[in-house]
Amino acid sequence: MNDEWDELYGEKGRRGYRLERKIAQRTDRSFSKKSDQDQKKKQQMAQESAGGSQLEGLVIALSAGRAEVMHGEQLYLCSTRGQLREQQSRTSTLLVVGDLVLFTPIENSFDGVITQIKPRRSLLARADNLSRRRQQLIAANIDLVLIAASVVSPPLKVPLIDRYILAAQKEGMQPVVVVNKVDLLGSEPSQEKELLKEVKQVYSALNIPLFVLSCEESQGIEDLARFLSGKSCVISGQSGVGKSSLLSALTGKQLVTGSVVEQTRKGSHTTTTARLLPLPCGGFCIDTPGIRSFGMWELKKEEVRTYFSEIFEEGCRCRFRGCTHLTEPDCAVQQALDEDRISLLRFASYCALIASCTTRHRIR
Ligand SMILES: Nc1nc2c(ncn2[C@@H]2O[C@H](COP(=O)(O)OP(=O)(O)OP(=O)(O)O)[C@@H](O)[C@H]2O)c(=O)[nH]1
Ligand SMILES: [Mg+2]
Ligand SMILES: [Zn+2]
Repeated sequence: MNDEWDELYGEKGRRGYRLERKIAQRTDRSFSKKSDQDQKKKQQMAQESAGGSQLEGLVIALSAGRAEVMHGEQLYLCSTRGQLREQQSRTSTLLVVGDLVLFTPIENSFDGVITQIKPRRSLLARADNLSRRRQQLIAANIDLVLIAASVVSPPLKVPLIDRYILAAQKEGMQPVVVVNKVDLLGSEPSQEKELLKEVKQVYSALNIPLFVLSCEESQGIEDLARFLSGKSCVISGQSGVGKSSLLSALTGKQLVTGSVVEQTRKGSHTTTTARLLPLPCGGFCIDTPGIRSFGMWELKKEEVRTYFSEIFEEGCRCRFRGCTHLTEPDCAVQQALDEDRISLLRFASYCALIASCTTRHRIR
C-alpha cells in the first residue's frame, strides 16, 4: 500500500517489523527524542492533511478501545471513546475491521478520535458463542467471503461451510470456498478424497467458486490471487485450516501461523485479532481468528428454504405443502436424495439449520 505499510508488515529491516512495537514507540518519549525532526515533519503533514476537520478512514485492526485507521497512506491510532460510545448497541460490538469511519485527528500526532461509523454495505456476523443473543461481527463492507477449510487436519466440515454460504448470501456477499492442505491427501484412494470430490460437485452445481489449495506446496495460489484481485475480502473458518498461511502466500508478508494439535486435529487459535491486509494486485483481505462454530444470527426458516435452492426446487413437487422432507409420503426431496440429484451432505446441513431456527439459543 505504501512505505509505512511495508515498514510495518514487510521485510524491510527488523526495526519496523511489528506494528505493536510501532505503537509502543509512539508513546515512548525516548523514541520521539531520537527521531525528533522526522516526527515534527510527519506531524506537520498530518495537520495539513487534517485541516482541523474530520477525516474518513478504513479500520484495519482493533484492540482494547483502540482502532488502527488508514487515511490515504497514513496510519492513525484512534480511540473509540466519546460520541461513538453513544451508538453502542446491546446486541453487538461497536466497530469491526472493514468499517469506514469519520475521525478527528489530534493535533501534532497521528492519534485521533472516531466520531462516526459510516453505513455498512455488507456485514459478516455470527451469533456469539457465549451469549446467543449477542451478534459477533466478523468484517464489514466486504464483496467476497473466503470460506476457509482444509482436508485431513482439521477435516472438511460441510455443515460449517453451508452456514457461511448462507450468511454471506443473505448479506449480498459472494461466498468462495477454499479447501487447503490437499498435499495431505496422499496418492492412495481415501474417504477424504471421496468427500472432497463430492464437495466439488455440490458447489460447482450451485455456482459457488471452490479453490483447492496447498499453501505448503504453493498449489492453486496464483489462480486464487487472480480471482481476488481488486476485491474486498475476508477469510474465515476453523482454527488451523491455514488462513494466515494463505494470506502469507497471497501477500508475501510472513504472518504468524500455529500448529495443529495432532490428537484432536484442531488448530491452536493462533490469530487472535482480525487484521486487514492489502493484496498485491489491488483490493484487500481481512485475516480473522479461527472459529469453533458458526451460529446463525436471526435466521428464519423461510430464508433457509430459499437459500438451499436445489432443495427448494425439488420440494415444490412434494405432495404436501409445507412438507418437512423428513417423514411425509410422496416427498420429492426424498426421491431426489434416493436418485442422487440432491447431495446428502447438503440435506444434512439443511435439516440442522431448519432445526436451529426453532431452538435459537441452543449451543451449535
Ligand atoms: N500440510 C499442510 N499444512 C499447512 C498448509 N497450510 C498451512 N499449514 C499448516 O497448518 C497450520 C495452521 O496454519 P495457520 O495458517 O496458522 O492456520 P489459521 O487458519 O490461520 O489458524 P488460526 O489463526 O488459529 O485460526 C500451520 O502449522 C501451517 O504450517 C498446507 O497447505 N499443507
Ligand atoms: Mg491465523
Ligand atoms: Zn418433501
